[in-house]
Order: sequence, then structure tokens, then C-alpha cells
Amino acid sequence: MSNTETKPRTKVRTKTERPRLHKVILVNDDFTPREFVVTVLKAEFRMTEDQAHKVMITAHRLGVCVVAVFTKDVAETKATRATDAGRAKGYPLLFTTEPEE
Ligand code: TYC
Repeated sequence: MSNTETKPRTKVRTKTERPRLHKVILVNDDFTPREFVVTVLKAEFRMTEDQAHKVMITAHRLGVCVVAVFTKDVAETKATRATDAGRAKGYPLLFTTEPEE
């Protein structure tokens, strides 16, 4: 009988990788009122009036603005909820997500 059998060994990982974060991106449009965008940013992303206004005006001027980063699930849920808040009022307001590099 052989005594040389070895137990399967799980690979030792010295480093624990963090889950990749995902950006929530606010997209500009020509129809959603500025004040409504600010209201949604405050409600869904817990921003102050000042922070929300800066993000809104950046998207308005440049076309898009990164709102915040979260884990994939949280980013997608927040982007969907914020987009739905606009849709409920008939606005084409859009929040998208993308993985961070
Ligand atoms: N451009 C819109 C307006 O002039 C305001 C706006 C800003 C809409 C940012 C969407 O992501 C947005 N009423």
C-alpha cells in the first residue's frame, strides 16, 4: 500500500482582492428640470444641496458626471431607482453604471 498520497491542497492566497467598484454616472438631457435632478441626487445619493448642484451642473455642461462609486449591486440599484424617479414624472433622466478601471 502506498503511503505517499497527499491531500488536495487549497491554494494559499496571500492577498484578498477587493470587489471592483462601479461608477454611477449622471447623463445630461434637454428636458429634466435642473431642480428635479438636484432633488433626486439628494434623495438617492444622500448629497447636500451644494454637492447635488455641482454634480448636476457638471453633467449639464459636460454631458455626464460621475455621481459616486459603489459595489456593483448597490450602484445598479441606485442608478435604477434614480432613473425610475425621473420616469415617474415623465422625464428622460438617466443614470448609468460602469466598472471602475
Ligand atoms: N439640461 C437640463 C436642463 O437644462 C438639466 C439637467 C442637468 C438634466 C443634468 C439632466 O443629468 C442632467 N433643464
